[in-house]
Amino acid sequence: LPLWERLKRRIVDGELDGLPADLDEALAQRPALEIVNDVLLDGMKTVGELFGSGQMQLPFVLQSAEVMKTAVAHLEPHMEKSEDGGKGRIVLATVKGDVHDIGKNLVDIILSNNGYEVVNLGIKQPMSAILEAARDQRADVIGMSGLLVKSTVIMKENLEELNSRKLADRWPVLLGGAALTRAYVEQDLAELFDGEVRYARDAFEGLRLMDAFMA
Ligand code: B1M
Repeated sequence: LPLWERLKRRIVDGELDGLPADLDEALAQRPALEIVNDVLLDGMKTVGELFGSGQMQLPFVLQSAEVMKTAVAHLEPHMEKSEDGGKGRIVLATVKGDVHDIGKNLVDIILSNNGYEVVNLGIKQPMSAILEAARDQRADVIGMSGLLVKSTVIMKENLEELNSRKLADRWPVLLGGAALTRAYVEQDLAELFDGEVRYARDAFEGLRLMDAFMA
């Protein structure tokens, strides 16, 4: 198989053997971020489709996720970085009940490499933990990720909690993850939330929105 097809297959098949050598070969030809966006994410998309249609079982999805994480970790040192972390600080978490963290961690990498300080709380974070971190770390923005449909409801509840605690105008909120839609966030949630809430389709839109929040 040609290199790009082979790399994609490694994600889909959850095949770690030979991955570093293929990634190094890829790095000689294309920037690290492009490899993630154009090749590896395409593989994860296929994994999602196969799983969704019942053609792939969960343990194999987990293996694919591990290969994806290993690949991103290998490529990360090769990504362009701007110098300081002084543009602002975001507390980032996958919401309560949700374990998906590949997208959240990509957001962390992109923001960290572009001048932001990221306090990454990890997965399954209740709003109490997110709030505590946002306060203690003096965050400028709260970022929540979630991939399950159930997580979209949790995000709504979290915004309602900010409302009821009269904290809605303290932090702009950035939301992302595959189960969300722009309309749900920027119409439905924006209507009930007393502060500012925005939707990021991908990590790069997350970066643009951070820049806008901090302007
Ligand atoms: Co799960 N899973 N999974 N899974 N999994 C999905 C999400 C699903 C759509 C698959 C499917 O059915 N086709 C489906 C959800 C269905 C639904 O809710 N309607 C699903 C399911 C059902 C489940 C379980 C319930 C399965 C089960 O146990 N029976 C279970 C849930 C456990 C739980 O959370 N409590 C489960 C478990 C898992 C694994 C552990 C095996 C693994 C996760 C491993 C890990 O993350 N460490 C996994 C995976 C890998 C997936 C799919 C296949 C791929 C997700 C992924 O990493 N994509 C996924 C299918 C899919 O998404 N279509 C699926 C790549 C990643 C880069 O994309 O996270 O969307 P994403 O991030 C993007 C953007 O969304 C955005 O930026 C990123 C790209 O630039 N973004 C942000 C994300 N967060 C952001 C935050 C921001 C800004 C942008 O600012 C704050």
